[in-house]
Amino acid sequence: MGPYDLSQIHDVSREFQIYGDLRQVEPCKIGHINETYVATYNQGGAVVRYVHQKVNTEVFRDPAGVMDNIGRVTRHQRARLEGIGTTDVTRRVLTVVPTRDGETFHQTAKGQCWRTFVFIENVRTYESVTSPALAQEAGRAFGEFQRLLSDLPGKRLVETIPDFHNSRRRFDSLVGMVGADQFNRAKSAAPEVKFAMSREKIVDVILKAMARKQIPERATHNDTKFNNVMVDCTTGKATCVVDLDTVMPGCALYDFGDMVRTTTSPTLEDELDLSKVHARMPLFRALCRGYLEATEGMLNKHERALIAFAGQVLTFTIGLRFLTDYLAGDTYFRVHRPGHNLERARTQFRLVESLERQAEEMQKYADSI
Ligand code: GN1
Ligand code: MG
Repeated sequence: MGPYDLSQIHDVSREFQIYGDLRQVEPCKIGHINETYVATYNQGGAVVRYVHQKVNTEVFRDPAGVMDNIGRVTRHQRARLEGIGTTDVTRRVLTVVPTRDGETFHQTAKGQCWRTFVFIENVRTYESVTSPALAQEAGRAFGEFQRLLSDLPGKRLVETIPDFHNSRRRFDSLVGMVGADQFNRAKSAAPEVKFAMSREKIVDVILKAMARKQIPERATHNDTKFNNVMVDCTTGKATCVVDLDTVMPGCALYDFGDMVRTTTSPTLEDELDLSKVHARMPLFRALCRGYLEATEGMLNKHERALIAFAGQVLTFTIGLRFLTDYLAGDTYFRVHRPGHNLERARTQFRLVESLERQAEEMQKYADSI
């Protein structure tokens, strides 16, 4: 069964505690990993919508661990929001819809893993950021999310993908893949591989600071791409952050870095016209302000000193991952055309250069807040 097969949703939907009868299904092609569908149901004439999602179990090997994390995190979010008298809680936090057996996900006979969320109405997502106000919202939303996780009760969250942002491991994987060159693609990626090799020194900086305990491990989101922020269509404010599969122990700076990667350039992640790819200072400033205000008092001096650098290292690391996947035959990220992962890598590396050029000015701004 290929991706985005709408017919399977009829069977899937019967497994969950849903109010209404299925009327319509549409694929939601945001994201490179899972398969997402928006389903419309009729409940006595009223329209209700749900999100059904097939978890990519090649990537998430422990779906029960993923769902356990998501359950704990969303319950905590909900309790905290209720505690401060929030009246629109179901728009501010994801609501997991249980299966008929009361489980958080359904496993089919073929081993597919499905889960369901309540659809959040009247929100939209963006693939790139069009105004400083939006960038500020991104910083605020993920900053609030990190802050909320800082007093998550109970044991350490499950590491749903071990070493996810370990930039040294990502770098070494690329080196290994260039050496193996199973698909004979290394030649076509020579300039990108050269760029990657020239930046090796940046991959250990945050890891070393973490090993020295200068930078603490925190529960973080780990996929703070701007299209994971739900923005209210009416107010333009972020209502909720989604894509919680990689919420796990991590580093606050990686979250901030991925926000820089996905909010500062006016382009898409796979922009072909590299002359358009650059980090816009006003957007960085707004993002930084939103994030530092929301996390006020949470970050220590070592974290704060690497705020601008975080954008470079995260963008570089995602570039390494795209490039590695290109050389590996495109097995991890969903691609829509030949060479897509190489193009994505190129765009990331161009953005790294732009971030490098502005690093000093960016850090100066962060220090002024
Ligand atoms: C993947 O699925 P999506 O698009 O939200 C990836 C992120 C990358 C991102 C790059 C689990 O996220 O780490 O930054 O693509 N998620 C996983 O666009 O690998
Ligand atoms: Mg996503």
